[in-house]
Amino acid sequence: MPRSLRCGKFTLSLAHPLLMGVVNITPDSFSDGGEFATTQAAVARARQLIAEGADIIDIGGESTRPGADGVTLDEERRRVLPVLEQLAGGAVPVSVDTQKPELMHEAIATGAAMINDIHALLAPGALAAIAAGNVAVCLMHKKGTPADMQVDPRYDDVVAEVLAFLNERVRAVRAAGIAAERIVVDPGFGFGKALEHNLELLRQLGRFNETGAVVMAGISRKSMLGRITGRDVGERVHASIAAALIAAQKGARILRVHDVAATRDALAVLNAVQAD
Ligand code: HH2
Repeated sequence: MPRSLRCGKFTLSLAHPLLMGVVNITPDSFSDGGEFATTQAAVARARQLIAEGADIIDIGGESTRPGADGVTLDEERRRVLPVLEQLAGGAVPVSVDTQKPELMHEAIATGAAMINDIHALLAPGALAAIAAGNVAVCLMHKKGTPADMQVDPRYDDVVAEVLAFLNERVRAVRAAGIAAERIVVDPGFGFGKALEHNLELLRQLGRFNETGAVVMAGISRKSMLGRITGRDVGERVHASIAAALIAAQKGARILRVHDVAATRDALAVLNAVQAD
């Protein structure tokens, strides 16, 4: 596993897990849909998460919740770029959650330090967009598309299948000249996975270090936590923290979360114990 994450002008130590705070500039995200849909609200939310201790901010203009419809490039651009303009140049790197190569180019030109692609740079031109800059990239696994991914997903061996996919994607990205310190892998909790698949991925999360990339986990507020606790999305903060701590102990070095302050405190306890 790399010792640090290189993203744009930033080099972040991976001695302790990093917190990526999520800001969805969308009317329809499952976790916070509509709350931060204006530029002003999204920028204010990002600044709040930075004050709470986020190490990276992830902004996205397209919901990928199960059943979501995609948005046009123009609409996604209109949502994301004005927020990025205000946040880029600050003390914390900004990641842009997009699958669209055109927006990757524009985001990098506007100052994004990382591209978070749930499509793992499979779109034509996506790999070239990353190779041309010095940003980090997150390669995520998903099975199917957000429109159909939760319709009876099946695997023979979910960990082996996801690991093989991510290994192949890391190889392709490395072959394009991108250093391991710039590559993040994510098994994609909830993206074409039933509860038992998500649990098995979490149990064996440490195996994703075999890719040689930095491991990220995004479990915050997700429906797997609702299935386990019986709680609605707005009441999953305690379960989210439990999942984040488990992921950290299993080897995740970036935790993608909505509740930064609460997760920060929980991680401080884990870090204190592990320092001994
Ligand atoms: N989860 C979501 C979106 N992007 N990216 C990565 N790398 N890993 C994840 O687990 C992940 C992701 C879904 O969460 P959210 O952004 O809160 O919801 P929505 O897609 O509805 O906007």
